Amino acid sequence: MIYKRSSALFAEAQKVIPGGVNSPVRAFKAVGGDPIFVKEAKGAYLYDEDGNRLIDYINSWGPMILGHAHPPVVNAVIEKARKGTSFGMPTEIETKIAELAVSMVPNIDKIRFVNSGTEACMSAVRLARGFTKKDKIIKFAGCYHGHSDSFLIQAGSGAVTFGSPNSPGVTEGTAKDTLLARYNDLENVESIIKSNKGEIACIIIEPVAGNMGCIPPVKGFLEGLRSLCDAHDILLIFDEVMTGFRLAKGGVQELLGVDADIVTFGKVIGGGLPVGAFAAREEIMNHLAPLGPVYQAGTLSGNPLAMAAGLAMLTELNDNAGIFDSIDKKTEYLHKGIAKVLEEKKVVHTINRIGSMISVHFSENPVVDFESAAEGNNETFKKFFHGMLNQGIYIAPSAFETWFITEALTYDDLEDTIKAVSITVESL
Ligand code: HOZ
Repeated sequence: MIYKRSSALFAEAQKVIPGGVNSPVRAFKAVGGDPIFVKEAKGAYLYDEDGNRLIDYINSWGPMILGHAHPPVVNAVIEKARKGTSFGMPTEIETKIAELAVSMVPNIDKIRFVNSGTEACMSAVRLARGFTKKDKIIKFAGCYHGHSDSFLIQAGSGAVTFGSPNSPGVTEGTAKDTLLARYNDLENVESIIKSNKGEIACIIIEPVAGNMGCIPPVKGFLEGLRSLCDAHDILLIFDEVMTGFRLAKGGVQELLGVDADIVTFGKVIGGGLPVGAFAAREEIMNHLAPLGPVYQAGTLSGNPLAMAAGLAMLTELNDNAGIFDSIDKKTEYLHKGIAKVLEEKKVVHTINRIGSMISVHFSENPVVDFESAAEGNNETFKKFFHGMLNQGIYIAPSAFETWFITEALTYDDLEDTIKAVSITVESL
């Protein structure tokens, strides 16, 4: 495939945008080469500036569950835009989407809309601190909750891809309140709680990790966190930015039957527009301004275009629960197909999957936490990435990311992808 125009656009972009991108993982630094510039997308496909068609396995990092440019979402945005794009005043549609979200997700009475997953997680932690009157938080190595200061401690996603999981610019004062635990290691969490008795406001976790590849929780881990939180007056925050409205209508809480105290959302809840949200039961949410003392605000929060897109998307997911089953089956088909090829060709690998999230790790050991994710062979991953790209398959340009499956994919697309894997592995 030819990427001449993408490369030219990248060269131009680098003159005026740091690294030529507005989010680091997009720069292809982890895999080498120039990033692809997208011209448009429809359904399961991206069309780039050089006229190539790519089957998309990122889907805007999750939200395009129903495919790109999904007509009900696009129409809802167009209709709203005709009536004004931002007011900084309340609108009815905010209540409509709030009611729908509250009806779909367990354990939440109220929800506050913000503009991104970062904002949602940052605000959720502030709320947890305000509610519990405690300062420290526990996060897990390799989990990524956006780029706000408290979270850039052993963070996953782009932070680890570029070797700066602890970013300069985060003060020691902030970092000292973030305690780091090992994913899937309950004893480790317990010992951190013991040595910080009475000081921990919340545990924040991706209940299925998606930012060090896809790492599902081992049996009993989330349940164990729930019990520890109950025993020590700690709030449990599920960051469902990737998993919410994707793994089930009610996210991981519903799928795995574990209750969170605060849940955060992003991407999906805005149908792919810039939206995040955090939600909890009433007694917690009422601590937020203007009802309570914990402050959080934003002119674009609850933006009408974003609310319209989110409402259209959530309505479809709510009305057609068969979608979850259908994307899970497609992902399982892909999983089996890729595993068969890699086994036949004797490529050392581990595939992690839950529902419609999947990642391929070039590692022989089970990938259950940040350390085991980091053991994967990155040279093999780079070759794999470019081999797939050459055949028109776009997976995330980093081994520390997840593939997200869309309902728009056909079984022919999945077959084409499996074929591309079998061609690619010949040159690994
Ligand atoms: N941190 C995001 C994925 N985990 C990447 C965001 C983007 O580049 O759009």
